[in-house]
Amino acid sequence: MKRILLFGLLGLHYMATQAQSLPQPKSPINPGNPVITEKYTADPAAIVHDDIVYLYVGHDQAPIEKNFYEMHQWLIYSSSDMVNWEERAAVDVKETFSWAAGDAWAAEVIEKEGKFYWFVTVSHKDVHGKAIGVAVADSPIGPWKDALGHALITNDMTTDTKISWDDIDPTVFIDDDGAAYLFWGNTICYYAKLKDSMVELESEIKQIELPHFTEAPYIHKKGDFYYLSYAYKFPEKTAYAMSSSIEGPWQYQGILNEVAGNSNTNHQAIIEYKGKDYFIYHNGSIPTHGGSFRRSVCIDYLYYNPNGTLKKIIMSSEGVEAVK
Ligand code: FUB
Repeated sequence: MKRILLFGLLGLHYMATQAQSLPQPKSPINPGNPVITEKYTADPAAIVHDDIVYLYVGHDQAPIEKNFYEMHQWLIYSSSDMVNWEERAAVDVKETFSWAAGDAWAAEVIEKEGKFYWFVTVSHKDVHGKAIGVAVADSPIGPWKDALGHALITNDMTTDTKISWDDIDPTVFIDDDGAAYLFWGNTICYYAKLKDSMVELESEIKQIELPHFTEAPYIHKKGDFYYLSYAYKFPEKTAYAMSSSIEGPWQYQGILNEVAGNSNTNHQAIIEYKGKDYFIYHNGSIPTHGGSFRRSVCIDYLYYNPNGTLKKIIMSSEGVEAVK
């Protein structure tokens, strides 16, 4: 009898210790991916300023019967944990850029000496095709003012391709020596050095050869390496190249992310925040009406291999953990 009691107690103790070592369930306040569900959001760009992440997205506003982009504004969100995002501003394309015909396509923000420069894709009123403009602000959420009163890049400045939408998707990068560069393009990947003012080109427009380059170039640096990630083929995957100089040569490294669910575009931003690396992208995963023209921003982890190459992204519906 004593033996049965002893085994029973040991069994209960074993079950209790096993239960204690089970992982705890995720916090119900972690909403997972997509990170914003009350609006359709696309083409993420992100910066970290004063320990807060600012997320800049295009607002996909296409009605359900429309099978193309309808984007009249950009939205700005902020977060201090990568999970809970608060909408901080909505910026109308035509109100901000008087020379623009509309189309708040992909954009990117960078900070220099206390000013924030927002490079945007829009359609030009007078020069046929897409164009790149720059807005400037004293804070990461605005108010934004057209820095030039005209476009920085127009379609007639790049004539090696006949398409009118090759001047899209600007990404901007400031190197360790303070020199700033603008990369952009569709079909051809362009880049140019910017002047100190950030709103004028210093160099001629050059081109980079990348396998199956579609659009959405994005530059970031980690350690000694520069990374140029971009949308590859169509429907788009994300591929990347590496270099030890911002001027190249760029060495193609392969696919970083597969086609994102239910969206034929796949536009990325990469940031480091509080010791972790994040891959921010969009998919079309909001049920019922989500898709290629009603997209949603998602966030998953990015991991580096010891030699600096990137591990393939594991897209998830759980998303990332809230940063403590
Ligand atoms: O959102 C409009 C366009 O779709 C962007 O400029 C491209 O990067 C693609 O995501």
